[in-house]
Amino acid sequence: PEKADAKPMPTDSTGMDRYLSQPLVSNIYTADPSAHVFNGRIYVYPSHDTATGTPENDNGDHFNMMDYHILSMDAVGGPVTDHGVALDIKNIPWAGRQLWAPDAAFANGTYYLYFPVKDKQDVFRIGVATSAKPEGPFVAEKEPIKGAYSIDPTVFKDDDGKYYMYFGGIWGGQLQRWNNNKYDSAGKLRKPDELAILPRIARLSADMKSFAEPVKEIKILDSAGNLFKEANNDKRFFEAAWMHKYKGKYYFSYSTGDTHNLVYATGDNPYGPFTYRGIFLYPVEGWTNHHSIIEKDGKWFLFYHDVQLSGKTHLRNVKVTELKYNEDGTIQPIHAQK
Ligand code: FUB
Repeated sequence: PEKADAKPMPTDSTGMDRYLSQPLVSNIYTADPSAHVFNGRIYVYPSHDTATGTPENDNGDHFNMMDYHILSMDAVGGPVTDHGVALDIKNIPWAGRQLWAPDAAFANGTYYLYFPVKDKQDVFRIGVATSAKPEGPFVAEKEPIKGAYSIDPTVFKDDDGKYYMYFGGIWGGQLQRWNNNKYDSAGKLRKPDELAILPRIARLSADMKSFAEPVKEIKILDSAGNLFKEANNDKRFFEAAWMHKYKGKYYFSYSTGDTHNLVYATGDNPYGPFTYRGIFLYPVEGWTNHHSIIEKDGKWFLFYHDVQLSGKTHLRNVKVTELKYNEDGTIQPIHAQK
């Protein structure tokens, strides 16, 4: 069933500034928005934050989400539809707890929803669910994607029709437990003088439910061509990967987590290496910072979240603002309005 937002967004005829930086919906808490244009309409695949009373800790146990709702709109600034529950944790046979940041893709006449959730042993894995419609409802596969782990999957379709999944997140996202694609429950975070943990990539098979190759690490380099160390925690990868292409370049963007920046690095192919270019969204209200970037009708948009509605880090609301590039392809940094 479709449910209109309880409080429609304010719009005016003077442009989008008044609209931008307002929550897309206020009837539910939403976060980690992965936006896509399907059939000319914008669909946003967010986490659905819920107040479950789970105590807050460094593992993010308070992000204890139970289902997904998908949002859609014809255009940025237009009315937003909340399509209701698209996938419930109780209908994912292998899931334990915590439905974190999802993404979606379209291929083979089917919509695929990719999601991280802890299994019954409390290990984050990545699953997939399918639907004939972009807004769902989605039916989950019986097992997680073989070889996929940790959190924050994002699926990118390249111009040659190949699909790649980027994923991973350290700390509560457990990426530190995975070295050489092997699980070690004792896996530790890196010390400040050690090389930072790297995000992961794998090309998807034609069935969109499995990997076509072993998972690889993605190198993110500084301007001198060196890998970041853990001490560079205002630039190194933490979570929230996203990939987009602009003027033939690959833009790999992510959150620096404990320093709360959204940053980007550019490269010449989907696997990288990517060279760090800078911050494009400074810290927002709330601990997490997570986004997606899409083009619609010749403009670029940044979907992100903050905690304007609740003031609580685990009860977030998704927003959108325009993203602008400079002539040299760098992104104009945004200080989110509060
Ligand atoms: O929403 C739960 C987690 O918070 C996400 O998976 C992270 O990216 C962070 O936004």
